Amino acid sequence: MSFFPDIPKIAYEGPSSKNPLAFKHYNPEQLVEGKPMRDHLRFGAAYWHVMRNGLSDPFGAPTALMPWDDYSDSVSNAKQRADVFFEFLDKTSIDFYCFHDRDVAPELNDYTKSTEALMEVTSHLLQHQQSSGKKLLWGTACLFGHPRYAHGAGTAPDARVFAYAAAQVKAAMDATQALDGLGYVFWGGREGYGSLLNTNMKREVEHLAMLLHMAVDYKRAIGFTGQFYIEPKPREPSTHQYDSDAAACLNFLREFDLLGDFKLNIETNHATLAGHTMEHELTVAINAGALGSVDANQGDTLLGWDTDQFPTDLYGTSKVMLKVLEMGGFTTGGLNFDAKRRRESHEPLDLFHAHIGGMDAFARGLKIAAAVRADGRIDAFVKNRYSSWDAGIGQHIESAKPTFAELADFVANNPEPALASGRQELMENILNELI
Ligand code: XUL
Ligand code: CO
Repeated sequence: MSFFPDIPKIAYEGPSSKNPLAFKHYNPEQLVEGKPMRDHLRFGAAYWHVMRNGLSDPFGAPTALMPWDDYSDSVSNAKQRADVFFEFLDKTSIDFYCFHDRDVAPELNDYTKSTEALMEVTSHLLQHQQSSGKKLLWGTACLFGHPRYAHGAGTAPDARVFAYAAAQVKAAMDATQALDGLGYVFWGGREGYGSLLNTNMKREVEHLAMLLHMAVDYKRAIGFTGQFYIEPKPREPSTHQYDSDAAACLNFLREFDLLGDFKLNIETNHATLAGHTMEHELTVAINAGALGSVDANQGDTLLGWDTDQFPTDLYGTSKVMLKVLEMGGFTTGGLNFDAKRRRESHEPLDLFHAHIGGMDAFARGLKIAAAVRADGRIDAFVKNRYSSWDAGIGQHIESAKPTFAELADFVANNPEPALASGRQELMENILNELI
């Protein structure tokens, strides 16, 4: 039985194709820098957006057509959704997926019943993985949707809510392990505050660190080998989220001795909300040896919220792929489309257009990034810009850590340094030439 009877398996037809249901650039086996595109890009689909997002907004009802869904909280409905999802993965050639516990299985307002439902759906997902070869990029627990988490989960003022969150993470980790998940994400949607007038920030942050330490202990206890990630985001739904950006996350992980067990999952729209470029966030993570995975989407600069749009901006995808190539590629991570269609794009067909577009935009980004690297002019310029550190006084400063007095002596006995151009416009022109 097919849930998308009118949609064929999407094939690569090349840049001249006008077929909306074909890839123009994503050619999974095509080698870039000696590695197949599919292994560079490691695309993932987000279960919550593909299967569960009704596309409502703060002003209006859901619009998404989901003819396969009876909207009940039954396990049979949940299993049928999984059937639809795996057909979608097959037809789009997306190799990985990601989910929250409550996306794949119902919240039944009873911990034991919800956990049993999760485990039953997990077995069903496992069968699909085994017959399709698709893999779980990461799992996570939804610790922000249910009203019990209105004040936070790991940072809740009520210790019983903290305990519930811990119990829910335990079950979600069990499910992720059963599915051989390559990773597990912590996104602290409500781990923050609305106002400091009613908040004990120190206590909340310490509790969050405790929750993560317990997760690390549990991971060791069950022998789960996936990678843990923290996903920075500055706000929405909270006014201030403690994991506000990559630098804040790294500081938190260092302060609480968690850096050895966590990497970052960086999302483009979250970078925008934090007032950073995506390449800034990626660079901060890479410099700390902590870039794990990417939630691939884009925001809208005219709207101040997390619009989770599909990535279509070629500058954006090129800059992301430059960073990924510079890092040497993903290991456990990938490019998860944490993206939803616009409310007005409510047909199942739009799901295909959206993902095809995102995959092609990243395939082009990959080809452009490889071209920038092969061209070498930008790299050579940057290397040369710092060349005064490779010899003479620069080398001496880097290797011997001289005193201020020595440097004052050097300055007094040498001519004024000549001002060099940063050539920003030239760099931008070279990137444009290669796009
Ligand atoms: C929310 C967001 C989440 C995480 C997983 O903005 O990005 O969907 O990716 O909880
Ligand atoms: Co995300």
